[in-house]
Amino acid sequence: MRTQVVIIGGGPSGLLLSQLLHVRGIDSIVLERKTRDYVLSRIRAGVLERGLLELMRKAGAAARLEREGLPHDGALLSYGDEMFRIDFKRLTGTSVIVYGQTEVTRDLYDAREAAGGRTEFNVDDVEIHDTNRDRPYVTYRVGSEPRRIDCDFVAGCDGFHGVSRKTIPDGVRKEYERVYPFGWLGVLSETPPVNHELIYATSSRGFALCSMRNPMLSRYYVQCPATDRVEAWSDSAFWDELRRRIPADQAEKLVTGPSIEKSIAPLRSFVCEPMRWGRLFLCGDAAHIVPPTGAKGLNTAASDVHYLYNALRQYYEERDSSGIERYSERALARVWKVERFSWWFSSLMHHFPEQTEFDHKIQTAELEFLRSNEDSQRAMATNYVGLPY
Ligand code: RFL
Ligand code: PHB
Repeated sequence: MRTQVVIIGGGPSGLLLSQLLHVRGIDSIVLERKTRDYVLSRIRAGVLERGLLELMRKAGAAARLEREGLPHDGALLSYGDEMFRIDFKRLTGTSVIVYGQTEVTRDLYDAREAAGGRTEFNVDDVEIHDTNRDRPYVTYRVGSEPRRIDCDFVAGCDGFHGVSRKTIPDGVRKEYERVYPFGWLGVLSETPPVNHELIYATSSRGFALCSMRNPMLSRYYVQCPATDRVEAWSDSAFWDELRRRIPADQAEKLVTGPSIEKSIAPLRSFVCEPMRWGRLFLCGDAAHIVPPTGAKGLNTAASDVHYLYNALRQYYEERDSSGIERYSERALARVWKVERFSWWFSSLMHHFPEQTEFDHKIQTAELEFLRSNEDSQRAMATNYVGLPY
């Protein structure tokens, strides 16, 4: 088999890239380790930047997002019983959109099917070959049958645990990492959200987040020890803990119900440099991870896709390789700014096990500064709604 671009990973970054390329007549094949249903069962991001909406429009997959996505003009921050609002719209002129990653992925799979795009599911043993030569190829297995695809380029969109990043030789690849000493326990429930805007809450017991997917589907998180097992958290223990971490007037309004999904996610900051190795490009979680506090993972995957799509388009349509040459540098310049914001917001809002009373006082002082200082709020809002591409 032959194609122009082999895309490894059928998550949001791989699918978005394949659809954008398709619109420009550039052929690709997506290789996904799992099934479509498995990919769609993973509950992850919920907040989209405008840049991602634009890319979904370009990919011809934005109709439902435009209909059902909830524009959010601001978000609430609380510490103890104190709560204040950051007005994204007034401070930056833009807002974010609440729409689940599951739905983004579903829309992209539907668009890809409608376009007759090729996706291979249940692939194993994917190996990338000769990306430093003119004619790279990818080998893999479906069941017991070995297969090979020859191509011009390989896009590694296979997430943090994929094979693409490890294809870059150890002597070339440099990884930067911080692992946080806690995780997020998340619950999805068919209950009305406690507030019409997101609440990022901190308290002496730790962080909590009140989010949503739609007016009858809520998503809540509480910070928990990294070593906790999800089976040890009953629904009632979760709701009790959440109530203790949000302002009393919100806790009183909270409507609880059975969880329809419950999981623990570890928190880490991670960047791999470079993001290109010859004709192999890394995109999204394959190259970088942020703690979810700033809602930036999926959005940063989308900005990588933007740079890579434009680079490939320039190459095929104008025979200009400059976008390809500069892909890693351009993507990383934005990635590191997003890493900084996500690290800052996480450090501000979480309780760290080794934290002293001094550290706690500094966190409170920073929250009070943010509450009272418009320049500080604008800096926060500018990052939250998404830095320009
Ligand atoms: P994905 O989604 O991990 O998809 C990678 C795909 O590659 C497949 N794969 C392979 N396929 C073939 N061969 C192999 N060897 C393969 N290895 C892996 C996998 O099966 C998978 O289908 O990466 P992608 O596309 O880069 O997308 C990244 C996003 O999923 C991620 O950054 C976000 O979910 C992060 N995130 C959030 N991001 C936001 O922008 N806003 C949010 O509000 C937000 N909230 C979150 C989040 C992540 C969370 N968790 C669970 C870590 C909340 C949470 C709790
Ligand atoms: C979510 O709704 O899952 C969500 C929202 C905001 C975040 C992280 C996760 O910062």
